[in-house]
Amino acid sequence: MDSGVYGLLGQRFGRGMDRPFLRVPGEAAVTYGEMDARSAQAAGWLAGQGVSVGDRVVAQIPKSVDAVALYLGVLRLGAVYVPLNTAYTSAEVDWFVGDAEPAVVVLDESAMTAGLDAARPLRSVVERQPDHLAALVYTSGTTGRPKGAMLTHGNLACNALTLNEAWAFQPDDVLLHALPIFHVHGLMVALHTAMLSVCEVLFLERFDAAEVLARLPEATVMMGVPTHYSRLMRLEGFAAAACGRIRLLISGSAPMTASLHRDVAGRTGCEVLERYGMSEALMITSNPYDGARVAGTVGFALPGIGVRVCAADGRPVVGQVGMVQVQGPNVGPGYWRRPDATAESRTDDGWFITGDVGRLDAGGRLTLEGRAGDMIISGGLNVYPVEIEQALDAHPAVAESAVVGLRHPDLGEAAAAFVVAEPGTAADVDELPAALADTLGDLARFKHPKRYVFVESLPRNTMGKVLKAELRVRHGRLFLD
Ligand code: MCA
Repeated sequence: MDSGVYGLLGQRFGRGMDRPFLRVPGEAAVTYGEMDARSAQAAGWLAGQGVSVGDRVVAQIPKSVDAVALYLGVLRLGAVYVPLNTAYTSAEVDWFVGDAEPAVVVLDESAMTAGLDAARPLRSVVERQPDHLAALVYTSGTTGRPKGAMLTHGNLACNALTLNEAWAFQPDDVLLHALPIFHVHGLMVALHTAMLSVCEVLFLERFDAAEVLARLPEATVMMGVPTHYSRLMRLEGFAAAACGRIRLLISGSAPMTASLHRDVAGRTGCEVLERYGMSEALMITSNPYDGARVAGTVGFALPGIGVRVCAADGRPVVGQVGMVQVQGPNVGPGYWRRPDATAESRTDDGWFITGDVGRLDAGGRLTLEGRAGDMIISGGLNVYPVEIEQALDAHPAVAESAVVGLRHPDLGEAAAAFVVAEPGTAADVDELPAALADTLGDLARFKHPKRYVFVESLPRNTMGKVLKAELRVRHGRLFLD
């Protein structure tokens, strides 16, 4: 793969340049040939801005056809794409820019589009080897400081080929795409798989349940997070008739409850295919396309990928709960400029430690049981409590705080903050949530606690460590009642 992941994709869709690629409702479909041409313009525009091989390009832009062209332009130029959640605040973006040290930061979509219009296309595809960097995807860390997960051309290419095969993508598929494109899920998993099969993508700007339902009859495959499916379940029309052409509903990014899995099957006749992945290692396991999709499990290691579960002493175990570890061409080379964090995430024999806790059965089927840390997965987005706690604790009215993830009917899990008010400020407790929201102003809104609970003290063990598990048990129904 001398011309990297773009070369691989181009080789496939080169056979169908007239075929529709992205179809935004109400607009003419953008063909593969048109996207190829637009990405060449994006590459030309970037080169004109001084971007060259290996340079980072940070983008925080809305989902659009040109945003896809920019990503593909970066790949064909041999630069490194760094997508940022559009919800990040400018303080957060500044931090990422400082860390990634990009040659270009794209924040203004209309200026970019004008730039692409005027650019001389750069049609060549730069030669890239499998171990060359293609993207940095930021994930927050247990310390609250985000880390850039490095993904190579080899990681992206092999995972795309594997998924294309595992999920039996065909040229006549129509993929319903309502995911954001600043994550591995919507950008790489969805788009690469579609591009390899040269199929059409129904490209919706965001997830709006009614809009998705209205488009569902045109689609053959949908990829989503569990919240997408639970929101669809609230609509009466989400039933077998709407899924007449659907051959596959895929869910990932957060655990789908067995009951939601059953409810979707009961309503639509489609057994959701649940899979498991993460930014650092792309897609790792999948329930089978042909074969039993067992609710509450994430299936088997994808071909070519090793998955093991290790006990506390490091011994691989079967049938017992332990730490999930992964090895294979899907696993990225580590965290950008963080050799310490990279080393910490590897075992002595080179396996990647996912941070997820799970159990493998004798047949190799993986069930996830939780996470080692206290990360929250809210509506498919990762939220790190320490980042919120640090911001809350900086408020003069807060003596201390603890943020935990609790079950939430819409988001699966949502952040709740337990706050001990600073003595003497008790009179303001009613106003505190608004004041605290202000304090969190530098953090993206999706990270803000959905509920504040004022407590006299936080439960602690004899060592003084806050017992978050106890808070989770004691307040487990906070969002449910
Ligand atoms: C939005 N809000 C959220 C979330 N999304 N709060 C918590 N968790 C969320 N996920 C808040 C906003 O801050 C705002 O709060 C309010 O909800 C409404 O915002 P809006 O943008 O209108 O929300 P929405 O359109 O309803 O979005 C919810 C959503 C969306 C549909 C669940 O977040 C979504 O599509 N999530 C998918 C994420 C995803 O693709 N993850 C993949 C990453 P306020 O009113 O207070 O301002 S994981 C990955 O890539 C790995 C590799 C993998 O395995 O897939």
